[in-house]
Amino acid sequence: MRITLCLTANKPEPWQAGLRAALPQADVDIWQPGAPAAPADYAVVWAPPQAFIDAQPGLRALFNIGAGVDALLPLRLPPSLRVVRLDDAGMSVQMAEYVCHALIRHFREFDGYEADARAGRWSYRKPRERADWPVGIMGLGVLGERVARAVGAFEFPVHGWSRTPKRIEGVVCHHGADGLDGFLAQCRVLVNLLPLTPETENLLDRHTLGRLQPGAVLINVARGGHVVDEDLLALLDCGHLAGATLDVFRTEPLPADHPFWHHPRITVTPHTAARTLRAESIAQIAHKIAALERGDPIAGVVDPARGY
Ligand code: NDP
Ligand code: OXD
Repeated sequence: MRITLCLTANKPEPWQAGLRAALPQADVDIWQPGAPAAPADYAVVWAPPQAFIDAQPGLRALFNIGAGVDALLPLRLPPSLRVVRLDDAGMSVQMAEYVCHALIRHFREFDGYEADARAGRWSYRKPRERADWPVGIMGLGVLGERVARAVGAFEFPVHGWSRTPKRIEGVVCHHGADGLDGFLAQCRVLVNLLPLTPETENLLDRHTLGRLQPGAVLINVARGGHVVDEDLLALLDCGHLAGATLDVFRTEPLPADHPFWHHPRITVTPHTAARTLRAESIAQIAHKIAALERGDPIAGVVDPARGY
């Protein structure tokens, strides 16, 4: 069995060593653009170029080293090729940490306390009611459900929105295009954990964000392509939104002249909410390759028609 690696922006050697250790029977090589490539059975990839896909027509599965497959599905892929996303692999707990940190920072006004402390000011703010801070999670998949439970543990009212109906204890679940307006109207904090698909691209614009409760906060940890940047800025500047914590952007790295960098009510982090953990990811991918070799089914196969 042969596995080939094409990990744009990630050093491939530690992945090669890890996969060799996990699957000693496999030959594991690293794709070199322009060099002749031995035909592989499986590929482990992040944002590969079309040339890589074209050079490997015999692949049985393409393992993405992330949860989001939006960089893969626009490629011309053989119709029978399975695309497999990472299923948690240590990301959901990181996502829960990130979102709870951002939520609590806004809710408890920690930025204000930090500014007071820098000015040598001992001042209290009036405690806020959790009931006035319902949190909405868009996307109730592997990451969204974990985040919803973590937010619920802090006793915020939690709403969730997904494509298909869900039942999650402690979460008021909404679904489908018809459920969107009702969901948004309930939310003071909106957490985006949707995959980027043709249906969800540009979903967070002046109309949808405008339906949130006044003084709302956006936490975008999914993809930059979900948000219409100018609409977000306009809603912050007119005061309808009180703040935004943004981990993902249309162009990454965020260009130096982008207004998000210096906006007083926007916090920028460099796409780091939930990092791919190499050891966990290799273990998951190796386990799935072994299952496919035995002819067993695996979880995390992407449905190209849905886009996630
Ligand atoms: P999943 O595929 O497990 O979950 C996706 C969820 O979104 C599902 O609940 C799905 O609904 C819902 N959804 C999809 N399309 C629609 C739609 N049109 N309308 C309403 N709901 C929809 O993904 P994960 O939870 O694993 O990951 C989510 C995203 O997080 C990734 O795609 C990626 O973009 C981002 N991400 C960001 C990271 C970061 O560091 N910032 C790290 C990792 C991921 P249903 O359940 O009904 O199918
Ligand atoms: C992912 C990401 O999709 O890191 O896993 O964004």
